[in-house]
Formats: sequence, structure tokens, C-alpha cells
Amino acid sequence: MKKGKFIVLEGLEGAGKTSACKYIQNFLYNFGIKKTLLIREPGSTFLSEKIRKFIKFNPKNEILNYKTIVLLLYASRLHLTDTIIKPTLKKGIWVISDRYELSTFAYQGQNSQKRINFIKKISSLILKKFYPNLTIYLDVLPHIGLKRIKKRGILDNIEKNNINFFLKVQKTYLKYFKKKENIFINANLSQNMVQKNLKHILLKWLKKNI
Ligand code: T5A
Repeated sequence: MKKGKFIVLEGLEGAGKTSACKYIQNFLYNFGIKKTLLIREPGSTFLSEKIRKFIKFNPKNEILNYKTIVLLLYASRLHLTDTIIKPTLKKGIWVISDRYELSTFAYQGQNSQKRINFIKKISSLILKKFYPNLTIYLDVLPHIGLKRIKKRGILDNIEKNNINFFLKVQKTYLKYFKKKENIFINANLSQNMVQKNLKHILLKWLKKNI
């Protein structure tokens, strides 16, 4: 049986990843790829959802070293990859994930070489070069993305960071995102335009890759 493909959506808060995941699932269905699974990171297993909640809300406000957060994220990621992603792909089902490893590079890496080196070491130890087949990066200016999510109300600990934090996240995304083999989308545009562009480029990618 032909293995499924692993597609990952990346970008800042409010870039439109969750909306794009649903759009892609529907698009693939109409294209003839009927079996897909939507997941999110961190999350999508009982354990990983607990880790997600802890990272987002840290209820006792414990001071966490970035290495602790990276290890929690990779524990969550390993569990999700081994128990859900790999077995699902093996069954020929495509997996669409709202974030994956590039998020750790961007958020915990914070454009610091020391931090990135640590993340790279953990990544090769834990994931052993398991990569998505396609990463779609939705590039949004931090102030635009944050404006969109603020309409939602309550912010988590990450969302409460100042604009400089998100500018560093965006800078790191742009540095480590491999544009040539993946898809870059301008997500500052209207949702209609984003979907139109996504459809056009995704179609090209599908024709080349399946
Ligand atoms: N994290 C995660 C790390 O720090 N390290 C890691 O390794 C990983 C994996 C996850 C948090 O975890 C951190 C990063 C995150 O802070 P989350 O709540 O899932 O937390 O946050 P996000 O993944 O960023 O999800 P958001 O919901 O905040 O943003 P999305 O998914 O990008 O945006 P979406 O689709 O939900 O849209 C948000 C709103 O904007 C509108 C939508 O309708 C919606 O109302 N919208 C647009 N409006 C205008 N124009 C457009 N083009 C629009 N696109 C969407």
C-alpha cells in the first residue's frame, strides 16, 4: 500500500494555520484524497494535550528553562509521531498537522545559535531525521496575526509576549524554513486570497508529488 503524505502548517499565531488545515483537508477530499487525519502540536494524544496545556498556561507560573520546554515538546512530539503519525501514514492515510518541529526552532530557538544547536541535537536523537513531506509556511506580520487572535479574548502565556518576541520568532522561521522544497504563503492577505494562492500552489505540488 502507498504510504500517506505528512503535511505541516507553520506560522505565527493568527497566521491562519487552523483555518488552512481544514481548507486543505477539504481540498484534498475533492482532489480524490479522501482519507486524511487532522492533528495539532503540541497535542492530539492524551499525554500531549496535557503537555500543551502546561506549556500554554503554566498554572503555577513555574520558571522554565528553555531546555525544559524543548524536552517537554519533544516528549510530546515523539509520542504523537510514534503512536499516531507513523501508523496513520503506513495505512495510506494523509496526516495534516497544525505545527510540528519548525515551531520549536522558531519559538524556543528565538534566533539564538546556542538554542538552535541544542534543539538540533535533541531532534536528531529523538526524531532520527523523520521529516514532513511538505511544510506550508503562512507568513504573517506579528501585529496583524496578534490583532486577529486578540478578537478571540483570553490569551495564553505565549500570546502574552511582546511584539519583539514574535519578531524574533518570525525571523527564525524565515531563516530555517526551506523555501525551495516547500510552500511559502503571504498570510497578510485576506482569507480568500490566501486560500486561492494555497489552492494554486498545492495543486502544482500534488501533480509533482503523487
Ligand atoms: N509552540 C508550539 C511552541 O512554542 N513550540 C512548539 O514547538 C510548538 C509546536 C500553540 C502554541 O504553542 C507554541 C506556539 C503557540 O503559541 P495555539 O493556540 O494552537 O498554541 O496557537 P496557534 O497554533 O498559533 O493557533 P492560532 O489559532 O492562534 O492561530 P492560527 O491557527 O494560525 O489561526 P486561525 O486559523 O485559528 O485564525 C485565527 C483567527 O484569524 C482569522 C480566523 O478566522 C480566526 O478568527 N483569520 C484571518 N482573518 C483575516 N485574514 C486572514 N487571512 C485570516 N486567516 C485567519
